[in-house]
Amino acid sequence: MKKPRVMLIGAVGSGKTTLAKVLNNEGPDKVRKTQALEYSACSIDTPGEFVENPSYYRALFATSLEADAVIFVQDATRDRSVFPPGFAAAFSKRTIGVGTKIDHPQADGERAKSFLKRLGLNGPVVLVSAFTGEGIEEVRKILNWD
Ligand SMILES: Nc1nc2c(ncn2[C@@H]2O[C@H](COP(=O)(O)OP(=O)(O)O)[C@@H](O)[C@H]2O)c(=O)[nH]1
Ligand SMILES: [Mg+2]
Repeated sequence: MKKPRVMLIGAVGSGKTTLAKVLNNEGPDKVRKTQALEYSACSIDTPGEFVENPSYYRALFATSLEADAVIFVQDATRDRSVFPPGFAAAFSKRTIGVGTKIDHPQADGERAKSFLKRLGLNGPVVLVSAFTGEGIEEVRKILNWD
């Protein structure tokens, strides 16, 4: 069976590219700012501007058709969410919430979870750290990547 493909969306700097690399078994080492849609065999990484600016929503919906699942990334160190309420319900795919940077001293996992639960996800919410690896295996399982 072909490995399902995942699209990652979330704010600028929320950790999408780092998460994609770690899920793909590459190190979390320095990543450059994502300027365009970046396709790999099993993931589609998106620039944060795409969710921060509603004029790009159509591009996100269209691109999601090429994915099997969409991960909504919430930076657990941030006290705000860039996603409109119910946003996940606009995608006709599996929708998963991931709270990132849970290793960080300023991270608040419960706050990240509560932001993600407002999105109308049809799948679970997981807290992860790309640096320590916490939660990464759980995300791979949810994606049927193992
Ligand atoms: N502490 C911590 N920092 C992270 C983690 N994941 C990413 N970062 C940092 O967050 C910043 C933005 O990451 P990046 O993957 O470029 O975010 P993107 O803009 O959503 O693609 C970088 O400085 C990363 O090193 C994590 O799990 N823990
Ligand atoms: Mg990026």
